[in-house]
Amino acid sequence: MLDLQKIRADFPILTQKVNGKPLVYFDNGATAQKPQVVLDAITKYYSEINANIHRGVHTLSQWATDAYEESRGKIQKHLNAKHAHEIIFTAGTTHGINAVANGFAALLQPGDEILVSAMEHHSNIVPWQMLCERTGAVLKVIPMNEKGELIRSEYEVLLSEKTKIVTVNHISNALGTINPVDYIIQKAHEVGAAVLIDGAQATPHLKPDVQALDCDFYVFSGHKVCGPTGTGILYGKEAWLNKLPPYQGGGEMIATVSFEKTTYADLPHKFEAGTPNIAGGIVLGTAIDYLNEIGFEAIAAYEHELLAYATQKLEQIEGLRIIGTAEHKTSVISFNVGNIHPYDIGTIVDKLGIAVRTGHHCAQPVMDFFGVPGTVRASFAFYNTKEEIDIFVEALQKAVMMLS
Ligand code: 7TS
Repeated sequence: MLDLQKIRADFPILTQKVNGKPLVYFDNGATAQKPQVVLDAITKYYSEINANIHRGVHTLSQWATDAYEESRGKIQKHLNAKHAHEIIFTAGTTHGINAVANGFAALLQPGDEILVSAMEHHSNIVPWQMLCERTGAVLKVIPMNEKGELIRSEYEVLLSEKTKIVTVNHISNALGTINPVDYIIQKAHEVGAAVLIDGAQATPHLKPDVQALDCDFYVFSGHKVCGPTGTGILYGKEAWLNKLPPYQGGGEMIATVSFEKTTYADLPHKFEAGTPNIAGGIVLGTAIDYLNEIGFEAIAAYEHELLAYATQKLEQIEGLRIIGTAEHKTSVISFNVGNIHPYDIGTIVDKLGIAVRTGHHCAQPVMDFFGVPGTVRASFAFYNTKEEIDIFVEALQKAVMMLS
């Protein structure tokens, strides 16, 4: 059981009024709010530690380096990665996917195949399309059904020895579907393909075990797990990270440099060129600690309750169609009401203090599949409440009355 009162008190932003109304923040799929421990850790870093890492003999630099590496260790433990050097700090999910896609350019031949799913965020489509243009590889799409679930039999037909990498999200941002990633990984490995899991929407709700999953790469964003923006993680199996060439060249990623030849540093530094987001990387560890203290099992159970409560309430609104009705879903509800434009609903509920996302959610192919220009999306976090859902449903009813 979560102590909601205590949890909500951890988030200063939740006491704010927006447009004269108490804030109801249901846009957690876009980014999560930050608890006080995270805000304090940012201030502490800049007021007591700030120095560049891995390069100074002086004490502050040592403190900063130690804190950064300690955070890497926390994230290793959190993901159950075998080695700390398999944890690469990035600027976010988009950065992590691009790093892997760029590395694969060196490994692909014309005619090789890359599989993505029909429910990917643009950041897990576009980098692979760019890679196909560079290499002559071919992008193939794993289809989904009307509920927003991947079709297993069609996936199995698409897999062949031509498949070099399969890249799917763990949870869909537009539909909330929890994908069967263990099965996807196992089947891909049977044909010798690597697998990248986009964990951007999963990591706020569950604790992935990368060794149990046996994925080759797992990426996520810090800002969606209550951490700072501009942070993220690329996990890669040691053998894969050694095989892939680095994405960026620069300081700190080299062993030796001469004008004739440069050799690269060992992992993880090979993938961490330049001065990183030091404060962000350290504080991402603080955010992960915070979530683990609450506990992911309790978070998932509570969010499931919110999902069931909101789904049942929303279904009572005439003309409301939920997009994404998979059997395994997280606390994301995408919907439309009649022919009302999602943007209009979003604008009216915003006036009543409620933050939801409207539009295509950077998943245009998903919208095309369901034949809608976009949806209203309410995405709940562990600090949301049933009372907030009631406020939202009432506001939505008002909006529908005004717009129909
Ligand atoms: N993959 C998925 C599944 C996502 O949901 C997002 C962001 C990304 C990748 C990209 O993450 P970034 O941190 O690098 O931008 N999704 C959303 C969303 O649903 N609303 O705003 C951002």
